[in-house]
Amino acid sequence: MTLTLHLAPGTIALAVHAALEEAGAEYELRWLDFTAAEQTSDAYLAINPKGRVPTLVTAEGTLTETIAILEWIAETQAPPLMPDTAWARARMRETMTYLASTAHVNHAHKMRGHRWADDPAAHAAMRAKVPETMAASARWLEDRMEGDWVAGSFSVADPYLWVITRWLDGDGVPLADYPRLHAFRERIEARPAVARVAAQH
Ligand SMILES: N[C@@H](CCC(=O)N[C@@H](CS)C(=O)NCC(=O)O)C(=O)O
Repeated sequence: MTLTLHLAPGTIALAVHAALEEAGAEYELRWLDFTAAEQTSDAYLAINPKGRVPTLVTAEGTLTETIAILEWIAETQAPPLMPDTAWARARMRETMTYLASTAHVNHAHKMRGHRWADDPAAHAAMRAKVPETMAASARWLEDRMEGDWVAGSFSVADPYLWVITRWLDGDGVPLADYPRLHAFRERIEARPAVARVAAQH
């Protein structure tokens, strides 16, 4: 069965799109229109009740959560986008967990403050804090980059980090201030699979 990825342009689902393309997987795309709040439609909530992307529909069932999907791709597709030592895999997961639990959540405070508060003044306060919290994330990620890729060899953590680097300028954090992250973004965008995917977002 062909895999089906539900996604929206520029979102974290782009990491899964890039990983599928890197893996040479057979997949089809179902684009959601966030401007029309399609992620909250009954049809989509029947697929993913969380109303978020990415969602990957596989022969075994439906999978959500970027880390889980990326690791599943890394384990089931060829070439395996997973480092070959336990230490490198732990480092890969260390970064992916940070991206999901901290960097992505910091970013969400810009547009999605309604998840945490109802008061418009609180939304504005959350939005104002984003350049500071995303700069802290960029600093940790910059210091964390030891080589060309997150975990030694190219892995599914790299498309994930790539999407976050694409968000930084829009979050008020100049990517150019972080030389390793800046070079990483240029390096990953030079990969043919990543370039093919980037052109669609
Ligand atoms: N924990 C989820 C978060 C997914 C998520 O929040 N995706 C955003 C796009 S970057 C989304 O679907 N937002 C839709 C909304 O908040 O309505 C993951 O890592 O996959």
